Parts: sequence; C-alpha cells; structure tokens
Amino acid sequence: MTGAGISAESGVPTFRGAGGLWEGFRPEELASPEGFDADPARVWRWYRWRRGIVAVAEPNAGHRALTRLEDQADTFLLATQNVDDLHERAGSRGVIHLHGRLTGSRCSRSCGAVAPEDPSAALPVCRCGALLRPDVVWFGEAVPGDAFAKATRAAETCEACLVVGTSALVQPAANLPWIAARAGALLIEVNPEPTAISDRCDLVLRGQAASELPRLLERMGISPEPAGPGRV
Ligand code: BJW
Ligand code: ZN
Repeated sequence: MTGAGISAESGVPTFRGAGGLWEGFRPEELASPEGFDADPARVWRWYRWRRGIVAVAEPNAGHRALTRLEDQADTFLLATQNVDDLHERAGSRGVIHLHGRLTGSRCSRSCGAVAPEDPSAALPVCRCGALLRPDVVWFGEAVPGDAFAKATRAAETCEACLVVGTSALVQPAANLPWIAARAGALLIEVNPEPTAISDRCDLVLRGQAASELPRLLERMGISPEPAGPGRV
C-alpha cells in the first residue's frame, strides 16, 4: 500500500507535515464536501495546482521498484491512496486507487454525470446545473466498495504487506496493514518518519522510498530497474 510519500521525491507534496498546507488550509478543510460547499473556487484552485504538478512530475525509483516487485511476485496487489498516476506511468498494472484519481470530475449533486476531461471553467458546471467537483474521495465519503474489498482480500491473504510513504492515519485505508498483520503477514514499512503502524512492523526501513525500495529489492536479489530498453 502506498501513500503520498512515495510521490514526494517526484515533487508531489504530501498532505501532512512540512509543506503539507496549501494557502494555510489543512487537507481536511479542502478535501471535504463541507470545504467544497464553503468555497468551491478555492477547492478547484487547489486541485488545478496539484494537477499541474502531477502533469510535469515523473515516476521515481520507488515507483519503478514496485513494478519490478510486481514482475517478480506470484501474486501482487498495489493499493494506493494517491490520486496521481505515477504508479501507472512507472508501469504498474492493475493499480487500485482507494481515493480516486486527480483527473476527471463528477457532479457534486450525484446526478450521475462524470466528465473525464479537465474542465476549463473556474467553476465548472454539470449538465444538471450543479457544480462539477473533482472525482476523488473526500473526508466523510465512502471509498469505492469494489476497490476496498479487493484490497481487504489481499490484506487478509498476503504473505507480506509493504506500507510505503503513508502516515497510516486515514481510515479505512489505514486499517489494511493491521488486517494483514493480524492475518500473519510480514509487515514492512518504508518511511523516513515513525507512523501509526511502525511499532507493529516486522521490518522498518527508515528512509526515503526512492532509495529504500531499490535497496530492499537488491537485498531480495531482484534488480530494481528494468533491464534493457524498458518494459513493454
Ligand atoms: C515519505 C517520503 C519519502 C515523506 N519516502 N515516505 C476519527 C477516528 C477515525 C476515523 C475518523 C475519525 N474522524 C473521521 C474519520 C474518518 C476519516 C479519517 O480517517 N480521518 C482521520 C484523519 C482521523 N476517513 C474518512 O472520512 C474516509 N471515509 C469514511 O470514513 O467514510 C465512512 C463512510 C462509510 C459509508 C458511507 C459514507 C461514509 C475517507 C477518507 C478520504 C481521504 N481523502 C484524502 C483526499 C483524497 C483526494 C485528494 O488527494 O485530494 O486522501 S485526504 C488525504 O489523506 C488523501 C490521502 O490519500 C490520505 C492519506 O494521506 P497519506 O498518503 O498518508 O499522506 P500523509 O501526508 O499523511 O503522509 C505522508 C507520509 O509520507 C508521511 O508519513 C511521511 O513521513 C512520508 N514521507 N517523504 C517515503 N520520500
Ligand atoms: Zn449533475
């Protein structure tokens, strides 16, 4: 499972900690239906700013190491809390997005309309007259049931659960490593800082994902970068 920290070295800011604020607001004030109702233009500015950052960001060695691990493992599931597409651009297949994706919008009044393109208006409006909103999961909203069910099944049955770059605070995603640990999986954390699950981990790699993940693969005898001209 990954969180914002794996994309930090690609230049995408994390939510909490230094640099996690935006215009002085906490993520909870922006990534919530209440925050959107209070000031939709502000929320749209935040998302446009983030879309711009992700558009020019490149996957880093941490993202690439996870694609190599997927290549080598008999079964592998990557559940990310991130809304960026850096795992996909690194070559990961079948990534599960627990909190949606940064691109795309949908009706804020749930008429069912989705708009995959990036709307150009400052306050884009749905065909039903309501405002469009980013197609992501905000605080107080349910995570996609099928995605979470798949991730839970993987947590219940995996041999090892790698938790990379997340503060492991936001539910229900934060529950996945605990489910895996309770089911007997080896729990490995990659994070420069202690988190809510550090004490429960069998192995803690205290460092940045882009250096620790390739090092972990080398210790497992797996080359951390694709050989030759790259993946097909
Ligand atoms: C590095 C690194 C490097 C730095 N290498 N690492 C009280 C108790 C328990 C729960 C709740 C509660 N009150 C409310 C709740 C529920 C709430 C919740 O969990 N809140 C907690 C904050 C307390 N959860 C929800 O509301 C969820 N929904 C829900 O519960 O629904 C119930 C329901 C059921 C049925 C019907 C209806 C409702 C939804 C949560 C959605 C979260 N959404 C966001 C925004 C997504 C869209 C967007 O991106 O804009 O998801 S919030 C934000 O936090 C985002 C992230 O995915 C998520 C997690 O953050 P993450 O990834 O862990 O980032 P950070 O910044 O916290 O941590 C980064 C880490 O990286 C740090 O540890 C660094 O050290 C590390 N790092 N550099 C490796 N180079
Ligand atoms: Zn609508």
